[in-house]
Amino acid sequence: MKSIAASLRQWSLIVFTIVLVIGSFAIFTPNAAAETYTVKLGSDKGMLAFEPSKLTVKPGDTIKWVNNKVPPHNVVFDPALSKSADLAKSLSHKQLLMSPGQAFETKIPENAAKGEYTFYCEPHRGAGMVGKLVIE
Ligand SMILES: [Cu+2]
Repeated sequence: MKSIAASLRQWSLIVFTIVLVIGSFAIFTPNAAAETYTVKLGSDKGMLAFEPSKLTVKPGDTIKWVNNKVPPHNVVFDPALSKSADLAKSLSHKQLLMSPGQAFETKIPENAAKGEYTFYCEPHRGAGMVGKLVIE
């Protein structure tokens, strides 16, 4: 009788653990869906470009902008060439990044207007340092 009680207790512990693991998946799945994308400012080969220059994200995602080659760079969203002028302004980072490796993050708000957004680097827009962000 003692061993039956012991194995019963063991089984209930296993079942409890399984329920706990499945339960934690259910809680953490929405967070796990949010992704972080990295965009380099200046290509590895020293071109005046964003790498990648086209990016598709979802609300809740984060973009990590990393200063790479041929600085200074910044990231400015063009209100006239973006789905939401307000969001374009709030996503912009006008402060110049001077040294390689500097980085900042931009979180796409949950209520972001879906559509296309155009961004550019102020010092190098004329050289073609322009990118496109699609929020879907
Ligand atoms: Cu630049």
